Amino acid sequence: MNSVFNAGATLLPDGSTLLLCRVEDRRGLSHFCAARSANGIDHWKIDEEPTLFPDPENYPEDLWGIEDPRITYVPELNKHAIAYTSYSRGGPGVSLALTKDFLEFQRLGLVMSPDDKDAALLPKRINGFWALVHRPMTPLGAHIWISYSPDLLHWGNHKLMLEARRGAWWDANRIGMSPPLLETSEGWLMIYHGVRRTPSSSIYRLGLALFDLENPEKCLARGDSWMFAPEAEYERHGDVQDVVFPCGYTIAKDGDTIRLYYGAADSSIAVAHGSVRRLLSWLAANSHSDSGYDRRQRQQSRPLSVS
Ligand code: BMA
Repeated sequence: MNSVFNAGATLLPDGSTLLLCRVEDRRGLSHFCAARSANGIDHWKIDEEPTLFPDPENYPEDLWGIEDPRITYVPELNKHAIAYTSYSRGGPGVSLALTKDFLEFQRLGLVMSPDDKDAALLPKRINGFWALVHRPMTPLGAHIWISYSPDLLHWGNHKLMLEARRGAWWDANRIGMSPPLLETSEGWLMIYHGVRRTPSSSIYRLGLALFDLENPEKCLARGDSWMFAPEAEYERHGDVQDVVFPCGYTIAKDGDTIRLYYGAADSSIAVAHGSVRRLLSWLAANSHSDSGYDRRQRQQSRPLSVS
């Protein structure tokens, strides 16, 4: 194997943590392997065989591997939905699979054609429809969109959710949702990555935005600055330098303590601890930009109150 990084995460019914890790082999192609731990920190038990493998014979979009799984537990289905990148001949696209136990998987195939990635399902229907956040590349740029479906297979009503900023901003050029949206009393909290191109490379940092619970395409607040960035040696140097890339988190029983599992420099998996309440208050205190670029979203905003 070359490297293990960018893992989806979930809590299992027994309280243990499951990471669905992206494993890149020495051809450069990725598959997924599950690791389970009672405390989410150490003593990981790793599946002896790959847990989910690309299947290009039946799913040609998996030709060059599957990457960056994001797990959403869906109570209505009593299943986990995994959104992941299928690396097809035409570029990366978004595939979906369902599982109850991370042993057997029901593949739904490619749901967003290339070039599209950074996708996750919302845990419940919005106005009767399933909702998928994703990041298509369009002539407009690399922005975050949301689409709706009656059955998880047929997707439409595509709406722009959050745009990359321009110029010198940390999240100019490219953004994408990182882990799945997190439902809070204030709204859907999004941790997203912003990519700043520099003469020598790109820097992947994380910012926050909040969206209306009933109408998730409506942005209520967007942080001005990044709130998490590569600093440690293992985040700054690796296969791809200066990358922090979370695909999953777990929330403790207190409903507040978050563990964010993130790929570091495309070479390892790291974990950061935090508080959802503090993320929300950070966002409330750091979303006063008057840049005008995201005025479209701001005009629709209402003040954020954090209890
Ligand atoms: C993104 C994705 C991630 C990767 C990151 C940095 O576009 O492909 O899988 O971690 O780039 O290389």
